Amino acid sequence: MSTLAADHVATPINRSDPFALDILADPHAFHRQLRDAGPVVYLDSLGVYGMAGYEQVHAALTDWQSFQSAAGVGLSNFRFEKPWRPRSLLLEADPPHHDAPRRVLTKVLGPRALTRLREKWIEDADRLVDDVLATSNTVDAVPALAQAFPLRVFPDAVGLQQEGRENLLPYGNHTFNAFGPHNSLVEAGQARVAELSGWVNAQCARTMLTDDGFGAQIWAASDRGDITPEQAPLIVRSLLTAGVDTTVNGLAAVLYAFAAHPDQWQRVRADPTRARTAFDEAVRWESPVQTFFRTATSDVRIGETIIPDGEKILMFLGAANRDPRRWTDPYAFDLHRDPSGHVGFGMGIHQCVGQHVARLESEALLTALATRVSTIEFAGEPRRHLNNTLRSWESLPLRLGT
Ligand code: OVM
Repeated sequence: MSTLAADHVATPINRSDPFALDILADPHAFHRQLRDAGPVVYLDSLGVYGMAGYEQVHAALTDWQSFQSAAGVGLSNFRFEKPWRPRSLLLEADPPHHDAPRRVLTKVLGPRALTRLREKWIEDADRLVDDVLATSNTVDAVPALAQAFPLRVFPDAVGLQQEGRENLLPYGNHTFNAFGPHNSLVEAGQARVAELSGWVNAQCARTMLTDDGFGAQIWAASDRGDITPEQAPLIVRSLLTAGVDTTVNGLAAVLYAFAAHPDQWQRVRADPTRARTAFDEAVRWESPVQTFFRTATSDVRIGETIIPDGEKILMFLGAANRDPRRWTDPYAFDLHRDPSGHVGFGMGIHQCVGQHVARLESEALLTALATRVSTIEFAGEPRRHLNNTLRSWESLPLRLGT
């Protein structure tokens, strides 16, 4: 970490690959190195810059004029490389093109729209937890809860047909891998890309969607002229890409957090309204979306470093969310803290448009658990699922005391 790049005086160089499997499995020591190295580091293995401090990540995310998304938020630079799929109109766009799709989706997924779903989702969560507990008190919380609940409520809310829903998680897993370098994780997904993309893209057509879901509301926005009919299917695709794996891993994160901090579960038991803070604290603590890139739109100065126009910068959301300069005792999952301001949902104009949906899913599931489950303990070794972007679990064996 002491070496300096010759052409970037005073910019610390880090030679580790952020997407190496051992770092993905346990990124915390690497994140500490990055934060301690300085405001910006040069990541030699990828040929990109990186930011890991809260102050810098927050500042860059709120400065879309200097740090664009339109060149892609993965390693691939769309100025030079063709995207592997048509670019997202939200994630991979900036104003002015970003504005209309964002406005439409903000309304479709907004708190007002969700009041219609709230009671139903609470009932669905109650039923799921009752069914799980009726079968056994030891469960693998990944398939049984973290995957089962979003898959029970979200595809219906979008208005998807039943057939092929098993494609949603593998498609999302591959898309989130594809933001990283072409490593073994991306390679392992290649075989199914055409099949999975074919299914997902087909579901975005108006005729494939029910007439009362998020998908139909996006198409209705094109009837009103708020977006074009060409934009509608790609906005539906954003729901199918970003709406499942993210919430699955957010729920896995909060369940893991409670198993690892039994005293915090007792706080939710005593006051189930703490479920909402618990989810945001888990999103801070685990950062289910660990990283996204931005691209410099001109020579941008950060401290002593000039990031040249067109260079990629890797934003370490997970590292920023545990920056001791911003957070007291950041490695603790603590319901007494105020987690607001975390960058786990991003920040600025691209901040997660589905965050109210995610919070409602979590509130429904945690409330159902809080009224039935007195203790959450590990019933075996949890196992990570590695992904280039997502902090994920393969297996979370839990004993749910009733
Ligand atoms: C999209 C998209 C894909 C992945 C992630 C995301 C976290 C959005 O297709 O718009 O946001």
